[in-house]
Amino acid sequence: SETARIQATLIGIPTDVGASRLGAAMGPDALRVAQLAPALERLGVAVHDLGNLAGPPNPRNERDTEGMRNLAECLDWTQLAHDAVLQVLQQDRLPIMMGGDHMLAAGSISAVARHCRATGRRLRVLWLDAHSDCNTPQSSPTGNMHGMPVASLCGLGPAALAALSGATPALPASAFCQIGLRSVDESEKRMIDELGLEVYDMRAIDELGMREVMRRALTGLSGPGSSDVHLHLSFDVDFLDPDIAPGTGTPVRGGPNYREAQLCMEMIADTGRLASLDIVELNPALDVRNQTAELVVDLVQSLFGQSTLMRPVAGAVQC
Ligand code: B3U
Ligand code: MN
Ligand code: MN
Repeated sequence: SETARIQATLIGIPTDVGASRLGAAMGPDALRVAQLAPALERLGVAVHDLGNLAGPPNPRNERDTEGMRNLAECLDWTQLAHDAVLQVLQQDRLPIMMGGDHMLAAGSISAVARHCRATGRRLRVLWLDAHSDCNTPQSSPTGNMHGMPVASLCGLGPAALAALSGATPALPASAFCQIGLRSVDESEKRMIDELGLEVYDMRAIDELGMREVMRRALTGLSGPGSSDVHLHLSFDVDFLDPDIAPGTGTPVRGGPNYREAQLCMEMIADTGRLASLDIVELNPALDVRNQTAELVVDLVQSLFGQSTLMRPVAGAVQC
């Protein structure tokens, strides 16, 4: 076809300072072992792997007085992620963040928000996760920063983190759409309500089906008038059912199965708007023979347009 080749840059962000379990720091290498770059190349994507960012090690601190564990290290990692992602976006390349725990999204999405502001694009963030990640330091039951990036991006939490994009909030809560939730703290339920977050939990997927959930989530992202939309996907591996994706630190049963996850990715691909991607919470220390990383690579291929047939199947949804 005549469409320009997508230029993607892989950024390894080997951190687990935002989580209580160690191991997500090995995520980037597990994705390399599972052949993420060659899989994308086979789809016509030009891939450059810039290696791993070098941030502070995990000090394994207890929760401190401000209600956050490893705050200083989290700030360092998010700043590093922000700077690297911004640079890649400014080169008109599509950054793929290989995490690392989900706290890094406070950095990557801050950079995306900054870039969208500078270039006049509209930002939409799809957040695939078992969790809502909208705790504040005050509300968090654990002090783990990977449970806080959404609140932080919405302007809540430590000022240094919330201001990373150059504006507070980095983006309006209405830019988010969360899919797959099934483990939400009481404090987060109130926060979802207060912020007015658009959420499709597992009940919505059960009742409506993945197809209708994705049709709603992707409304306005294809067709005329949508070419100025920057779609960021923040893909927490614990979105997936642990039966198919055991390699993650906080698995929750009852997630999307293989077919549902594939359809989700395919429908995102069909919009043609994907412009940045976080892959987070992959924990090879908990995986079995790297199967979760291999599954993620399989799903990412669908996200970048892999399909069984040359043309979309008759009856495919137009969002
Ligand atoms: N909501 C809990 C649990 C959690 C959130 N994200 C993950 N776990 N991965 C918390 O710690 O904030
Ligand atoms: Mn998460
Ligand atoms: Mn999660």
